[in-house]
Amino acid sequence: MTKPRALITGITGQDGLYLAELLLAKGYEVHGVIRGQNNPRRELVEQLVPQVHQHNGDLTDMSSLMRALTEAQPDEVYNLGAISFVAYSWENAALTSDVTGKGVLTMLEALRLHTGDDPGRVRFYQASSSEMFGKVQETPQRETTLLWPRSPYGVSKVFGHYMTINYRESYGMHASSGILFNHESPRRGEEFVTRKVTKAVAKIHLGLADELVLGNLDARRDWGFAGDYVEAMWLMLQQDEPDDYVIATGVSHSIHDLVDLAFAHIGIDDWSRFVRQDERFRRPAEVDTLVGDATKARERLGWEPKVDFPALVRMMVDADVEALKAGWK
Ligand code: NDP
Ligand code: GDR
Repeated sequence: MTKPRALITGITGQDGLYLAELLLAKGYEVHGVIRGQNNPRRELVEQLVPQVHQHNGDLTDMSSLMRALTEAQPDEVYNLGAISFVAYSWENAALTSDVTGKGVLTMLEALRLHTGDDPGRVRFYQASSSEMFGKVQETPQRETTLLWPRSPYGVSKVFGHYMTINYRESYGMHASSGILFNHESPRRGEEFVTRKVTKAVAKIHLGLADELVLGNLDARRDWGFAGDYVEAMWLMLQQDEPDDYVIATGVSHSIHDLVDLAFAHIGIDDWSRFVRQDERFRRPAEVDTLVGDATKARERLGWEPKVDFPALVRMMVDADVEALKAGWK
């Protein structure tokens, strides 16, 4: 029997690596698009998922995506590539729009040309985001909640989300969009707040640092574990009909709670002497609170998160302590 084949953009990122591991375990032949002439994260892919077939490509370059599709001949395409750091998107709004927004159109168009007169033969997943809800118009947020993005990143994701729906409706593509709430792991980039906190707490625990500088401690997020969330991406593409799904835990916590849990794990209850707030890490427009309703995913996909927030924070602190001790970073 021939193996199913998948092509992943953003394979060097947190989700790309977990998704590649999941698909390989399910017997897929996995292909990944990697950008840049000397991308340092290429080594990470070689180390963690050496079976992945690598293709040079960039979401702003349609011919590179067409070439990757021709070489990989995928049954499923997962479009995870993006400029994904919200704070950075204000500083590089046009670039973020080109990659995170228009890049989705470029990928969809490459796929439409690739599939010719049978547009439904390759299934497509778009990495949409809870950041699209921004200034929330309903709580909890679900698939039908009005979108009100608050950053150039959020606006770009809204463009990609509706373009995915439009290609599904216009051309009959099997294109699904996962509206994923924040998901984290020991592989999370250090610019994101969870990893910034767990790495700093691990350093403080080992006597390597004595300060953690943060922005807004009152913002609330619905945080889950990335390993659970990539399973939902795969489940969406196994459905007969393409659709859009919210993926979330349904529980929200503040940054304050995150800091509490991380310090408690190393035995510190009063962390006030270690944490300082700095305006530098505040955003021009904040998304104050997010919490998702994943009922549709639970009922139709049979998806449920397995790792809760306290367990996630402990996992991340432990991983950072171990990595620091091993002298990897
Ligand atoms: P990461 O930031 O870890 O990974 C982003 C990936 O996109 C990297 O592989 C990066 O490559 C790649 N990329 C950046 N620019 C380009 C480009 N011009 N062409 C091709 N690839 C590019 O993100 P995550 O893994 O956390 O997230 C995956 C996707 O899911 C993203 O689209 C993100 O916006 C979205 N998302 C994430 C959520 C989360 O909580 N993690 C929640 C909701 C949505 P390189 O290594 O070369 O920079
Ligand atoms: P987010 O994640 O913007 O939700 O986007 P991030 O971890 O960057 O911020 C979460 C919240 O924490 C507050 N915060 C800080 N954030 C960072 N990064 N650094 C700080 O020092 C700090 N202090 C407080 C922020 O203001 C914010 O309220 C993530 C990304 O993965 C997106 O790509 C994805 O789409 C969404 O999650 C869902």
